[in-house]
Amino acid sequence: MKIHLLSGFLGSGKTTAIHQAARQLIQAGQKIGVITNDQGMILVDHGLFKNQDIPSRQVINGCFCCNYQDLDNNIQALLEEYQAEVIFAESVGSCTDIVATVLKPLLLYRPDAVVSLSTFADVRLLQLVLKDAVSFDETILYIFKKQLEEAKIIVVNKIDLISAEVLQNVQQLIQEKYGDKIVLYQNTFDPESLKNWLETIDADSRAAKLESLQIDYDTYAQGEARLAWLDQSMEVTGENALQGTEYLINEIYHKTVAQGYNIGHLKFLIDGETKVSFTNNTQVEAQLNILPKSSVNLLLNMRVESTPEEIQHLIREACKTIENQYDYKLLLHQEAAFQPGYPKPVFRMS
Ligand SMILES: Nc1nc2c(ncn2[C@@H]2O[C@H](COP(=O)(O)OP(=O)(O)O)[C@@H](O)[C@H]2O)c(=O)[nH]1
Ligand SMILES: [Mg+2]
Repeated sequence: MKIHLLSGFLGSGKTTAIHQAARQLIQAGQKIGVITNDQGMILVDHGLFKNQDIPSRQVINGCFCCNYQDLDNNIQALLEEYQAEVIFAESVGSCTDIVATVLKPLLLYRPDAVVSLSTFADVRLLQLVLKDAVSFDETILYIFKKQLEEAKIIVVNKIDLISAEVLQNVQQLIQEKYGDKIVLYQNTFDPESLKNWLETIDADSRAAKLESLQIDYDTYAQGEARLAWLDQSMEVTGENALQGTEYLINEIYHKTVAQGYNIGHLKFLIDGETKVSFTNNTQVEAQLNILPKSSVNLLLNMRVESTPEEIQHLIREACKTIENQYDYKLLLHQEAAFQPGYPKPVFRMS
């Protein structure tokens, strides 16, 4: 059995890579399983895999390291229910110290598994971080950098979104800082690029030699606590409800930017099947395929640098704006707003 762990900051492209890989491998006849992970409970990513019949499980309410038994139970379930040969496990984007708290315990307690770890980074955010030109709080950047430090394989992702010149500049900066690592410059939507990543993690036999991080848990916890989480399921009703949904999504995005809340990941799932994502560098509005519908279920997962109260207020204001401006009704269903707690890993192996 192979277990591929993916770490990396919010919005760096982990779920997309797993999704693309799963489709490719299932087509090639492989038995795969996916484990997603989040601090919240009502989650866009799990909904997406479920909707596409990709065998998947989720570890909710906290990271893998603080819920190790849950992770292990889910691995077992994927083995028993689907005879999974390859399992992709995506750790929540605010989490780090995976080698000491997840990878080493897996190598110890699942000796039959070959485990890899790759860390994803959005090339645009990475470039800003390497140039000290990003506005996230330094404790959040501490997490971002620790994620890169601990992996041997770094996937510099979304290279299709930058020019050849910018890419060259990033390559130079990475070479200076992470010259000892395997660095893949990837466009996850390009099958060749994806295949290259899959071959790299497949052949990776270095995971057992990875060293645990030197990390200050107080700074790590402060970084996590500066991010606010909001999960909200809602319903948009009215004539052409998808149009109303599009207005609402873009209103929430614009309000978030206007308030100056740095976006980790702002994602929406529309009627369980269409995902819309805004990350730190998104500059374009969402454009939905407007089919005639009178009701749309919308799930929102918001992870931004703010407080739970502030983003709850923001969502309510955005809903009011849309209701006042157009002829739609918005019904708010399940909601959770919080900050991640202090990370308390079950195992920490040095
Ligand atoms: N253009 C481009 N977009 C990407 C790529 N990989 C991921 N994305 C987009 O980045 C956003 C966040 O991706 P997601 O996989 O949800 O990030 P995660 O939070 O790390 O799981 C989504 O809108 C993806 O479509 C890529 O290689 N190129
Ligand atoms: Mg994800």
